[in-house]
Amino acid sequence: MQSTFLWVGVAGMALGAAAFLAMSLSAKNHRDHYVITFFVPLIAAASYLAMALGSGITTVGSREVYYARYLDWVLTTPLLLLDLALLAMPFASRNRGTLIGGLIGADVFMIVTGLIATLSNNDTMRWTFYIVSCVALLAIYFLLFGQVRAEAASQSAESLTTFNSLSSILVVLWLFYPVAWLLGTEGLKLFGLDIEVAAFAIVDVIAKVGFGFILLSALRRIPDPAPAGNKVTG
Ligand code: RET
Repeated sequence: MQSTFLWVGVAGMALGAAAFLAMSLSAKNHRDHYVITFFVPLIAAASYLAMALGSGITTVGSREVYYARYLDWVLTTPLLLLDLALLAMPFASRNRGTLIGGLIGADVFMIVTGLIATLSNNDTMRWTFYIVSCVALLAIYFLLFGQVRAEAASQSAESLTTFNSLSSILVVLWLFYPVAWLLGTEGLKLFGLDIEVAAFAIVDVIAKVGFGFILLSALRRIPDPAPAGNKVTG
C-alpha cells in the first residue's frame, strides 16, 4: 500500500513536470514562473522516487519516518511561495526583497523545525518544535494576506484575482500538513503510516501540480506586466 502510493507520487510529479515543460515551450511571457513551477514537481519526483525505492526513510524509536519528504519541502515550498510572490510583485520594488526574504525565511524555518520535531523521540522536544513550526506557518499566512496581498492589489485586476484565488487555495492545502502530522504517526497516532503516505501523496500532487497548473493557466490570460512608468494596457 505504501509503495503503491509512493509510485503514484512519482508518476503524478513526473507527469506534472513534463506538462509544465511542454507548456513552457509555447509560453510567450512570464518565463520566470514557468522555470519556478517546473522545478517544483521535478524535485518532488526525485524525492518520491527515492522513497519508492526504499531510501529516505529512518526509524525513530518505534516510528518509521520518511525524512526525504522534508528535503523535498525545504526546496519546493520556497519555490511555491516565490511563484506567488512574483505574481504579486513582478517588478523590483522597495518591499519585494524584504517580503520574499520574510516568506522564504519563515518557510525554511517552518520545515527545518518541523523536521527536528519529526526526528525527535522526546515528547517535550517534539511538541515544542511542532508548535514553533506552526507559528512559522501562521507568519507565512499573515505575510501573504497582509503585505503581499497589498502589493498584489497594486497590479492589474486579473493579477489580483489570480493572486487571491491561489493564496486561498494555498492556505487551505498547506493546513493539511500540520493537521496530518498532528493526527498521524508523529502525533496522536489516530491513523497509521499507510494512510499517511497515501494522504500525503495525493495532497502533495494537488499542492504542486494542481497549484502550478492553475497558476500557469491563469498567467496565459495575463499580459507580461510592464514596469511602472511604462504601463501597457490590454
Ligand atoms: C510540518 C510539521 C510541523 C508543523 C508544520 C508543518 C508544515 C508543513 C507544511 C508543508 C507543506 C508542504 C507542501 C508540499 C507540496 O508538495 C512540517 C508538517 C506547520 C506546510 C506544500
